[in-house]
Amino acid sequence: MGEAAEATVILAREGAAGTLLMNRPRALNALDLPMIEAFAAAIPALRDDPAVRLVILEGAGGKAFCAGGDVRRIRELALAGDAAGIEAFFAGEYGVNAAIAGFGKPWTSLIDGVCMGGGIGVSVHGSHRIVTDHALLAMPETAIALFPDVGTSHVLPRLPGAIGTWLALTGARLRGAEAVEAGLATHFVKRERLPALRTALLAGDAGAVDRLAEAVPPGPIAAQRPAIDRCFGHATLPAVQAALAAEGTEWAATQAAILARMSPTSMAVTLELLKRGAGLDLAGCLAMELRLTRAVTMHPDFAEGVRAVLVDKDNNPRWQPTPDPATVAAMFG
Ligand code: QUE
Repeated sequence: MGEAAEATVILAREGAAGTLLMNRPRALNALDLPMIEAFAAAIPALRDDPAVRLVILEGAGGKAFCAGGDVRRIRELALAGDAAGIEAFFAGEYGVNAAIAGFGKPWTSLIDGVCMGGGIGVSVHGSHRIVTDHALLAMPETAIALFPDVGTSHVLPRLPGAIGTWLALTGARLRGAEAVEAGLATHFVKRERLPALRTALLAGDAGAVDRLAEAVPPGPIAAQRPAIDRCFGHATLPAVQAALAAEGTEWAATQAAILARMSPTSMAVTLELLKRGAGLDLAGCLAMELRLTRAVTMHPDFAEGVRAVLVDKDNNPRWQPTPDPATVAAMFG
């Protein structure tokens, strides 16, 4: 190899911590295959190093923790018919998600910016998900005709009420305190206190998180919970849409308008995925997600959704019509 460009995942040992910095700020630290491979190598090394008492995971650049995965590249592989390349990417990513869930020491994510999709995957399975007043969390995959993956088919059905289905179908973006309310994050810390928290963690002060975190009182999510449960606690998309129409509020009209922009195939797949995920352990969910990636990424909606949102950025995808239930079931393999 020649002169290395700066690494896109920077591993360091600092005090009691192993630190991992996602360092691709121009792509909002979205995970590409080299980054996933770097995680896969770093995690066992950190796990087996007795000097490492905890891991701190951060995003470089001040704007993003991690915006997701390298879906532009996945789209190119899909258009080229490279199913093996797609499988290699997702198998690597989901393997990292599983390794984080089984890490055995504190896995502490400092989420101080955008955290979507793959960014949720490298944080939510860890023990400490610390969000700031600059955090923005979402599972936005129905907008690009993917589905909530990275193990969130295990996480979302276990959030209170119908919050997980609401997040998965609408891609709702949660601010830091809302993410704690919803159960995706564990602690809220103001951005200005992060340096003090980091210093305390490096010194091995495990109580620092609880000392520096602020309680999150019931807020927007609590206020919206009855409506979320009434509207999104249904097994089919027509039932969700009917409940939103019956609600007769501005919030419900907004949710209905958001759903009208998403891939119908992706929403049907997502509802079935969360239903199945409710009865599976994390390993079972990740295996189901991996099986699903092939049919979903080869479906025309995926290339079209990534084109509309991330390539041409016209935000005007032309979706295929709603699939029948047998077609959806067949996509699960
Ligand atoms: C839905 C998604 C993703 C998204 C936008 C959506 C996603 C993803 C990215 C993304 C954002 C910025 C980048 C990048 C990727 O955006 O999964 O490389 O620089 O990775 O509406 O699912």
